[in-house]
Amino acid sequence: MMVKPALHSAALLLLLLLSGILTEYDDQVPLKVVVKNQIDGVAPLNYNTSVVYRGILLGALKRLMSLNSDFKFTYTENLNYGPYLESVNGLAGNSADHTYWELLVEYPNGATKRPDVGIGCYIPAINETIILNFTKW
Ligand code: B12
Repeated sequence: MMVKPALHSAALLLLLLLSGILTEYDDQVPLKVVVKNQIDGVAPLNYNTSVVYRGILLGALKRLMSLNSDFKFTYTENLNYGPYLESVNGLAGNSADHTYWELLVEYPNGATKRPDVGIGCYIPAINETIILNFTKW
């Protein structure tokens, strides 16, 4: 007689757990992308995009490019480190000029960091601002 309610509770618990897990996998992580180029004195450009939970920045940039015709980028494949961000909106880094697209991240509290991995490895967290900063080394 006491078995039925126990079974119901177990089924309910399982359902709750499953819905939690599925929501986690369904969720998109929203982020902002800012394209900065202080070398040429160009005003920053702002974009919104998202990536699947625990997805990589490269995915977020590809999604942005496919949905927004005002944003484009190219990358090259490095044998050791994977994708290297080569150009943004038609402007490419150049070894002769020592220019490159630096990857920066700004957190919701305003703090900024320079990730120690590239666009193929960086996993954005919710509401981060990704800054693609054209600069010199
Ligand atoms: C010099 C250097 C740079 C220079 C390269 C300039 C040049 N053309 O010479 C500049 C300043 C451009 C650079 C940029 C970045 N770098 Co760097 N860089 C180095 C460093 C110190 C030496 C590389 C080198 O000259 N090797 C010797 C040559 C003979 O070998 P090579 O294979 O031809 O080297 C090339 C690659 O290393 C490539 N490269 C350099 N950095 C990166 C980063 C990524 C993600 C990729 C795919 C390729 C790449 O550029 C070199 C020249 O073509 C290494 C650390 C180290 N001591 O190895 C870090 C290193 C490779 N860089 C690193 C990182 C994270 C970056 C940035 C993502 C930093 C950022 N937040 O912006 C950016 C790349 C952004 C982008 N556009 O995709 C990491 C990569 C780790 C990883 N697993 O992703 C390393 C290992 C340093 C670290 N943090 O530990 N970098």
